[in-house]
Amino acid sequence: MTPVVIAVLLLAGSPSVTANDQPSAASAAVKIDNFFFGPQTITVPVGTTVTWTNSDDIPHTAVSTDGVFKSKVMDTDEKFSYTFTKAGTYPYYCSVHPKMTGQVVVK
Ligand SMILES: [Cu+2]
Repeated sequence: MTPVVIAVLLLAGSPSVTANDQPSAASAAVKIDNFFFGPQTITVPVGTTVTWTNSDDIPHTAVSTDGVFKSKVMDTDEKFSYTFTKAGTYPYYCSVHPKMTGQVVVK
């Protein structure tokens, strides 16, 4: 193989920049552990996707008090995500254990 051919092959194999490298929309995480949403109040900018992860040994949900979002029952390590597109305060609770509450403040 000539050096020219090798150089062309190397160029062809170089990684190209794709849309996947663009910064994604904002995200935030709430962890469910030991019957608590943590952080209990999370403040995020409009457009943020909040992901709840159940790190507890028992099933939980995240259900908006105002009916804005509703997760299915999350078993251990399962997740639920919701993207907040409007500013406001979004209280929520666990429908399995209604004393578990939290809120998302979107600014
Ligand atoms: Cu629960």
